[in-house]
This record gives sequence, structure tokens and C-alpha cells, in this order.
Amino acid sequence: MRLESFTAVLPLCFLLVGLIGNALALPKPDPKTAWVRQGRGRKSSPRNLQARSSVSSSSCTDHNATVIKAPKQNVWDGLTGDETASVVKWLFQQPALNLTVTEDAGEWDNTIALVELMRPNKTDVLNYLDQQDPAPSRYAHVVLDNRATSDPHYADILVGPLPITNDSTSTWTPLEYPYTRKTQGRVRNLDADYSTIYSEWLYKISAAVADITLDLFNGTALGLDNDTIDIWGIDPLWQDDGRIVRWDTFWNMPTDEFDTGSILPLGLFFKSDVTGRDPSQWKLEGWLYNDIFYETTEAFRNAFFSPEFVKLKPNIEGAWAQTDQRGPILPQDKQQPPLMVAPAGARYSVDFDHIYVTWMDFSFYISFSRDTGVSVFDIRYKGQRVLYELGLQEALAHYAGNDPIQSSVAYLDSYYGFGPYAFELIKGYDCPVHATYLNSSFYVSETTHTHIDSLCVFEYDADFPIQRHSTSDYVSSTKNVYFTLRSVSTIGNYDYMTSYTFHMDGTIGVEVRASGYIQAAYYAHNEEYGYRIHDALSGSMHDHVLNFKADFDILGIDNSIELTTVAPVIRNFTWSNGRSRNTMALQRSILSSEDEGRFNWGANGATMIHVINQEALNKYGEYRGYRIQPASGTAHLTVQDSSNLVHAAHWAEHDVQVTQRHDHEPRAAHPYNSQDIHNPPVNFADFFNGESLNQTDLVVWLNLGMHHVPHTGDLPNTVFTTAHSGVQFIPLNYLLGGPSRQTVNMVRVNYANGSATAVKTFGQAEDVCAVQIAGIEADLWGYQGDVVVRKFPYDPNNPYYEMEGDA
Ligand SMILES: *[C@@H]1O[C@H](CO)[C@@H](O)[C@H](O)[C@H]1NC(C)=O
Ligand SMILES: *[C@@H]1O[C@H](CO)[C@@H](O)[C@H](O)[C@H]1NC(C)=O
Ligand SMILES: *[C@@H]1O[C@H](CO)[C@@H](O)[C@H](O)[C@H]1NC(C)=O
Ligand SMILES: *[C@@H]1O[C@H](CO)[C@@H](O)[C@H](O)[C@H]1NC(C)=O
Ligand SMILES: *[C@@H]1O[C@H](CO)[C@@H](O)[C@H](O)[C@H]1NC(C)=O
Ligand SMILES: *[C@@H]1O[C@H](CO)[C@@H](O)[C@H](O)[C@H]1NC(C)=O
Ligand SMILES: *[C@@H]1O[C@H](CO)[C@@H](O)[C@H](O)[C@H]1NC(C)=O
Ligand SMILES: *[C@@H]1O[C@H](CO)[C@@H](O)[C@H](O)[C@H]1NC(C)=O
Ligand SMILES: *[C@@H]1O[C@H](CO)[C@@H](O)[C@H](O)[C@H]1NC(C)=O
Ligand SMILES: *[C@@H]1O[C@H](CO)[C@@H](O)[C@H](O)[C@H]1NC(C)=O
Ligand SMILES: [Cu+2]
Repeated sequence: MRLESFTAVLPLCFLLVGLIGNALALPKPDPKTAWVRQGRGRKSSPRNLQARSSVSSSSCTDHNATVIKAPKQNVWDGLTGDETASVVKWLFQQPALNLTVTEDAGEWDNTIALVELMRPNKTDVLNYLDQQDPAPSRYAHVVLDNRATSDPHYADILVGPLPITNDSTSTWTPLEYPYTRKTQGRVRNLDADYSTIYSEWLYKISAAVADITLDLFNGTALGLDNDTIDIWGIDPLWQDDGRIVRWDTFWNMPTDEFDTGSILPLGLFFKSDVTGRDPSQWKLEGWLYNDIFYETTEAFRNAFFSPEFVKLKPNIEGAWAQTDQRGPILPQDKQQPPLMVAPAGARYSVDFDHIYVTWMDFSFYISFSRDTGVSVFDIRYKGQRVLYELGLQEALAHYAGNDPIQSSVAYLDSYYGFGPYAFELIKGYDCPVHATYLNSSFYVSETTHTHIDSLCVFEYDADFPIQRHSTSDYVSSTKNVYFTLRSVSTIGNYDYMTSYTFHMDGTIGVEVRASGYIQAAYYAHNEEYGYRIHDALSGSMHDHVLNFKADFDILGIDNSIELTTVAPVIRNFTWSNGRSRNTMALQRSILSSEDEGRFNWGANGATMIHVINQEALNKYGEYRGYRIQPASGTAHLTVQDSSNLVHAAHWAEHDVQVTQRHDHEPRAAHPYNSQDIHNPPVNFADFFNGESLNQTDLVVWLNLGMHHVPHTGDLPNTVFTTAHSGVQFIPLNYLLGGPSRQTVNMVRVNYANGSATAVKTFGQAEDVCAVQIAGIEADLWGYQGDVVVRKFPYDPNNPYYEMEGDA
């Protein structure tokens, strides 16, 4: 399906970009050095920023990112197509695995759920990066979905070393070392009977009340094409007392192309015990409507057909739920808004083979995984590693409500995966048109899916300078140009945008934003858990908590955490005449062990968290390091000892958590923690066992997030501007001065007696060039979506072998 274009063709415009010229004696800026001219014509390629203006000017340079060669291989980049294919082929040759090709598999067959690179141990990578050691051996991380058994489970295995050749010694072993739970890399699969649950259970229950749903909701959910209502429920499932219990509810289906399902709850709930794989053993345990619980379908039906039964109104889709433009056009809104252009082309470099990027004094490698999407490795500033690894670990959306659905939902999104849902970005909207776009790939069902242009890197000029100062003689100011790596993952109803930013003062930022549809509650009896935001709708309160791993290496791997608190004190001074003074002072302390490693941002931002190296003093005797500071609100989980999560998300309980780094603790969470909440594969709390944090390799696990209490403004969609959270890593006594002085994109204007006497620029280009605005708008008819390449049977010369088009 093609995207429809709703934008009128832009008039062809030319923007003359005049950059400040002479170093000396320029008069006041001439307002005519920048203007817009009208013209006419067709859109051209977005990269084609050629001057076509009749004014005398040079062309804007059209060049993409400079192609460079990374100093080392990207050892975190995914498996090659050949590697994946050879692993898949080899797996199918192992009789013990008893695998069925996914396409032919049913619920009682074993399949391959995932094949991707097993990220090498840091210990080995550092020997490769910093010593002369060869690159670490490559292994594949494989997840098997073993369902040919009455105890369906996922099995994490390691296959390798790669490449697999006929005479190679490649083997598979259970993957256990990254997990706190030692059960041979296995975790039970509570979704093994996903389609049976619907066909043999939910639709049959729904059929037993079809007359009621027709009456209340004007629809039935029977698994037929003409269903107008849907059924879905809690995640994770209840897992207490050895039973697996689910709550489900009815939702109205969208009546148009908008994805409005999650804001159309209908307020009728039912509970079932679905322990085991035999539907004949499953039990319906009750109904809930209007906060009245009925133990049986019969009891519910009797009540419904009694005269005193109170019928509540359904949520029905309408314009209120659709995201297209509506409402009166705002004043002048049809005119082209301001636009960032890159008149000199890209000022950064990329190694497209090794996914390595440099901008100014920063460099890093990009990695991409199914569970967590984009991560960044070996982030260097001025040639020195600052972070070995920076990346998302897990995202939690924990709801609450008076009804059993909202009360029980606590999505752990790596189960669904950030990788598969990192879709193609919209040029000019998600990232600037002048950005460089990269593809991402992930494995699913013996194919490699590629999302084209799903990562972007770009430079941007903030809407405020990074520095300024004025006196009675001069004014100085410096442009705040920064660099961003971004991706967006749409997981169900929500779109999470993650941006890593790099700044002229050496700061590195992490920012997450949420947009998309909220998951809302039926309004009745939910007053304590949200606002009523539509006729029959409550904006269900929930916490978003997103955990990031920041493996700092400040001038070596051995680092410490120094807390510096600004505290009120009473002090006598030699000069205070024996009178005490009420004032404030710094209190500094270094964390000694993991026993002190879990804490929250203090009140009033009083405590600053510094990752320092006690062995790296600057010439004034201060520790060199980086400060960690919230850039906007952050959140950890409000719920204590969550009934929904038990031990599955202890990582969400504090703002900042510091552990000693280990090869066997690479991730804060496991995608299948939701499948066994009492005994999850990774119980983050187990990372804290009193190990030293004093000058050792350490990891800071940071939670970003927000307490989201949707209000009417969240309809139809939550907006990125307010649903956001960020943290900054800021050099602390790291250099001997502020590095933002290095950029030439600054100016100093001297003046006297009411006029400028000198305009000092520092070598930035003086070009005047014309930009064709019409060409800057991306041609969104080029939007492609998924590309799927078959891995088994595999033919490298015919990647679409036996494929029936895109999935
Ligand atoms: C820049 O990249 C685009 C898209 O890949 C390509 O069409 C264009 O030719 C490139 N321009 C230059 C100057 O290399
Ligand atoms: C292998 O899987 C099939 C289903 O694909 C199953 O019927 C069979 O019992 C399994 N064999 C073994 C040895 O587990
Ligand atoms: C492995 O052996 C098979 C069959 O003997 C042959 O077709 C294939 O080319 C060999 N592969 C390699 C990598 O040697
Ligand atoms: C009930 O649903 C049908 C379609 O299934 C629709 O045609 C009809 O207008 C609906 N009635 C009401 C009262 O909404
Ligand atoms: C839905 O489809 C089924 C089976 O095709 C049919 O029996 C039923 O009448 C249809 N219901 C409506 C409301 O059209
Ligand atoms: C992304 O994939 C497309 C289609 O395979 C390809 O043409 C393009 O060169 C890829 N982009 C990069 C940056 O590798
Ligand atoms: C400051 O000096 C006063 C007077 O000598 C004394 O009473 C007080 O305890 C001192 N305060 C502190 C904080 O030392
Ligand atoms: C850190 O280790 C050093 C050297 O062993 C020791 O002197 C210092 O007291 C320790 N600091 C903390 C906070 O444990
Ligand atoms: C990586 O580290 C873990 C934990 O120490 C170890 O068990 C594993 O064998 C290491 N992997 C390799 C390839 O050396
Ligand atoms: C500014 O004006 C004063 C008084 O008229 C004069 O003395 C001074 O030289 C002038 N300064 C400059 C830089 O022109
Ligand atoms: Cu939210």
C-alpha cells in the first residue's frame, strides 16, 4: 500500500543562505542577506540542493556523509546474511533440536525464534581494541521456541564459533552465563497456544454471550472476518500458586484505518484459568461488569436479563480518535514553517560497512538488536573512550486501575522487541531531510527483515546559543550545533523515540519520548486511577520506566562514583567574629560497594552523581570525570513490590543503580522475564551482592521515564513534547577548560558609541548559496517499509527465493 500524500505541492522557493562574512568592520546585519523568492516547478531529489536562483551566488555544496574507514571492525554489528543462513542451515541439521520450518509449524512444533550475533565479552573486545589481539570469535545467539512438548519453553543457545564450515568444530551449548537464573537458558513459554487460546477458548466464551455483546456493543467477537469487537487482555499473565490466569476484555474495533483499538475499551471483563496446554482443563472463573463480579456465565446472563441490570455506554470511534488534521486552520499555518538546511552538506563521517560514525571530536560504533533496538559502543571524545556501551535495556509501562485489566498490565516491551518495530523514519518529520539514514535488520521466521532508513544521524542547530556574553564594549555568542543518533520503535499503541545526542561541550545526552495512542480504561469506577477523558473513557494512569545501561570508562576501566551534595551548613569562620553563619557547602563521598549502589535523585537536585577516576587527577588535583544529570523529569516505578511483576523488573525501582561490571551481567533484563515473574531469567536485584565499586569497572543503570496520567490532550495521541525524559553526561573537570571554545561557529561584535566597530568571525565559511526549498521536502512516495530476505532455504543470489512478497 502506498502512503497518500496530504501535502499540497510546495511552490518552488529559493532561500539564500548568507553566512556572516568579513572578520572586520561589517555594518549592522543587512536584513536582505536572507530572503525567500517565489518560483514554480516540480519537486526534485531531496539531496539536490543546487542553486537555481537568479541572484548572484555560489551553489550550496551537496555532499553526503564523508565515507571513512573505521579504525577497527564493528564487533557488535549483527551477523552477516551468510552467517545467519549458515547457522539456520546447521540448526536444521541437528536432529536433537527437532526443528520445524516456521512457515509449516503449528503450536506443537519446535521453531527458531531468533538468530543474531552474541555480543562478545567486553574483556575480549578491549584486548582487540586497545591491544593487538585479534577480533573476538563470533558466536550466534539463538532462541528456540520449543513447543513440541507439554512444557513449552524458550531455549537460549549459543552456536559457534562462526563461520560454520563442514569441518568446523562449531557446536551449540545452552546459553546460561548472562542470566541470574541457572536453568540451562530455558524459560517457559506462556504464549505457546496463542491461536488455540483464541479459537478454542476466548471466542467460545464470547459466543456464549454474543447476544449480550450485540446488545451492549452492537457487535460480536467470534473470530470471524465481520467481527466488530475484539478481545485481548493482561500482560504478564497472573502466575500465582502455580496457576496461569488471564483476564480479558472486549474492545471496539476501529471502523476506519486509524489504530484506535486501545482507546475503545468496552467495560466487560472475564477471568480464566488457562494452566497447561489442554483446553479441556481450562476454567472460566468469572465475569466483571460495572464493578460487579459474577462467578459464572450463568450468573452474569441472569443478571443481564433482569430488569435492574444497568447498561453502560460503549466507546465508539469517531473524529475524536483520528489523528488527521481537523479543526480550523491556524493563522498563516499553510505557509511553509522555518526549516533547517545543511548548506555545506554533512559535516560528519560514516563507515557504512562497520556502522561507525564520527562528528567533531566524537566517534562511536552502532549496534542493533532484536530486543532493545539501537545501542552505541566505544563512544570516544577527543580520542579517549568515555563509554564502552550505552543502550536501552528494557521499557516498562505499568498501569493501575479499578478494573482487572488496567490493574494487571505491566508491559515489558523487550518481549515484543524494539528491533522489529523500528520502522522506516519519515524524512523531514522524524529526522531532518539532510540526515543520513541507516537500515536495521532482524531475524524472524527464517528470514531477515530489513527496515530501510530506520536510524538517522544528523547535525542540528539548537534554538539557543551554547554561549553568549555582552558587555558595554562587545557581545559574543556561539552556535549550539549538536549531533543526534535517533530511532523510533512503535510497540503496539506507543511510539518510543530514542535520541543519543553529542554536544560541543563534550556532553552526551540520552532522551526518550513517547507518542502514539494511549491504552485507556473503561471510565466506570476508575476515578482514583485517571481522568475521564471522553464519554466512556478514562485515561488510565501508568508509569513508563526505561532502563539504560551506561558502561562508563573514564580514562581507563577502573572508575568510581563520587556523590557531591550541596548541603545547608552552619559555619564559623576566622573572620566571622565568633558568630556562626548559615550557609551551604559541598559534601563529597565515594561509593564503596554495591550495598550503596541503588538510589534516587535527591530532593532539590542536591546530589550530583559523578563518574570519576581517582587515578586520573587533573593538574589542580581534582578527579577527572563525567557528571550524570537529569535533563528533564525522570521516573522510577511508583508501585512497590508490584503484584504484576514480582521479581521481573527490579531494575525499575530506583533512579540510579551502579554495579560492578561483569561479562556475565550484560543486560538488566531478559525479554522473557514476563514468562516467569517469580523466577525470571534475569533478576536484576541479584546483581547487587556487595561487590566493590571503588576503582573498578562499573556500570550505571539509569532509569528514564514519566508518570503518565493521560488527560484530554492525550487524545487522539500523546505528544512527544511533553511525554519525554532525558539525562545528560557532562564532562566534569575532565578538560582544563570548556571545549566549546574550539568551534569556529562563533562571533564577537565590538561596539562603541552606538555602532559596531568590529565583527570577528573565526574562519567559518563565507559562502552565500541558494537552497531550493522545494527540493528539501523529501519525496515521501519513496517510503518503502519492510524488506524481507529469506534465510532458509537460502540462496544468496536470489534472496527472495520462495518468498511471496513482503510480510
Ligand atoms: C547522497 O546520497 C543520496 C542517497 O543515497 C544519493 O542519491 C546522492 O547521489 C548522494 N550524493 C552525493 C553527492 O554523493
Ligand atoms: C519432534 O517434534 C514433533 C513435532 O514437530 C513431535 O511430534 C515429535 O514428538 C518430536 N520428537 C521428539 C523426539 O521430541
Ligand atoms: C559442505 O558439504 C556439502 C555436501 O557435502 C557441500 O555441498 C557444501 O558445499 C560444503 N560446504 C562447505 C562450506 O564446504
Ligand atoms: C451496528 O453495527 C453495524 C455494523 O456491524 C452498523 O451497520 C450499524 O449502524 C450499527 N448500529 C449502531 C446503532 O451503531
Ligand atoms: C458474519 O459472518 C458470518 C459468517 O460468514 C455470518 O453468519 C453472520 O451473519 C455475519 N454477521 C453479520 C453481522 O454480518
Ligand atoms: C538500505 O537498504 C537499501 C535496500 O536494500 C539499500 O539500497 C541502501 O543502500 C541501504 N542503506 C544503507 C545505508 O546501507
Ligand atoms: C560558632 O561559634 C559560636 C561562638 O563561639 C559557638 O557557640 C558555636 O557553637 C560555633 N558554631 C559552630 C558551627 O562551630
Ligand atoms: C577505596 O580504596 C582505597 C584504596 O584501597 C581506600 O584508601 C579508600 O578508603 C577506598 N574508598 C572507599 C570509599 O571505599
Ligand atoms: C564470556 O564471559 C562469560 C562470563 O564470564 C563466560 O562464561 C564466557 O565463556 C565468555 N565467552 C567467551 C566467548 O569467552
Ligand atoms: C566614543 O566617543 C567618545 C566621546 O565622543 C570619544 O572620546 C571616543 O574616542 C569614542 N570612542 C570610539 C571607539 O570611537
Ligand atoms: Cu503513557
